[in-house]
Amino acid sequence: MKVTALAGGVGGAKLADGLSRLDQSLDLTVIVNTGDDFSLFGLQICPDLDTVCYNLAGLENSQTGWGRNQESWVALKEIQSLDGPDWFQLGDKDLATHLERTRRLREGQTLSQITADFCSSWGIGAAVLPMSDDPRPTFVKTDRGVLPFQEYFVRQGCQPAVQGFIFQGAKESAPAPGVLKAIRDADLIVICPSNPWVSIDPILAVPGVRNELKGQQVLGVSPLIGGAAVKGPAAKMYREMGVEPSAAAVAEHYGQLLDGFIIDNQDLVLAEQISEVSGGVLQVYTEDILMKNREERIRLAGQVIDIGKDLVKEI
Ligand code: FO1
Repeated sequence: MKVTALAGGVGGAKLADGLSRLDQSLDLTVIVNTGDDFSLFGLQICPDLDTVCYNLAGLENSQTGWGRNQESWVALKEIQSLDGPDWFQLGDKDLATHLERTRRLREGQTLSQITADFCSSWGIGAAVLPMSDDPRPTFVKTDRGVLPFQEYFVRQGCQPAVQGFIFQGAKESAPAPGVLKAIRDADLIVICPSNPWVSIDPILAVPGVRNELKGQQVLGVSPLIGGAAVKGPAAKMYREMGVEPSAAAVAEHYGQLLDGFIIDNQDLVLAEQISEVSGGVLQVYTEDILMKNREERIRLAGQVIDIGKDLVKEI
């Protein structure tokens, strides 16, 4: 079965990791948000790509979900002693990724080529594709002005109230090689439980992606449980954008893109409402969607594939 997952951030990386570790071997492609990418110390940092890759390689920091396991912080401490910028925590092993990626980008290689080579070095079997090789930075419109994504997210701790989002260069950007084909050829598309506003919407804004998804079977997994995000500011963003945060709000956010939607057992009462709003078109499933450890990632991934197979049969 060919499965293509759209992912960004820690929640998306966890489900992608579960999918990659299923016994039944899937032909898995993960298309990753690069709107969070930015430059620090002249290095190109791709947080979501790295989070997905580190998780798929089993190299992730299990406390934070991002960054490397068994990390050391020698460089960061030296930077601090020089009064340099320490608001974005780059560990020593993680720095090696950014150094080597930046060196190769400066040689003229593409982000997708570099990512493929890193995946091969890390023993990752799935194909991991950046959404685009073109820079496509996300900016957040807030009550404190328009902020580059990591300035909003990490430096200001998601404190500013969100008023909207800018996906700079979206219209001019091209999907990375293989992105549209991975969507077109997939038996099932999985929208991972990532932040819809800043992890999935940037992918959907890449020219051609929405159009390609239209003919496909798309199964989403809610990033919200009981109206709260498992991690990150998704619920706060919904509130500030004038929408009551809930799995129903996420289903509405994706609208007709979805054929199926998995919500948490806790949100069972919303299932009927979500289905009704879609005019009965959207199939809603309830599962335990919290992934507290690797076994739970694999368990949820198995449920996603079982539901996906049913969905594909029904349509
Ligand atoms: N998130 C933080 O909240 N604080 C950090 O210092 C931080 C450092 C960091 C370093 C490398 C990396 O790949 C990710 C890092 N993140 C950090 C996570 C990242 O900024 C966000 O999780 C994503 O951009 C949102 O998906």
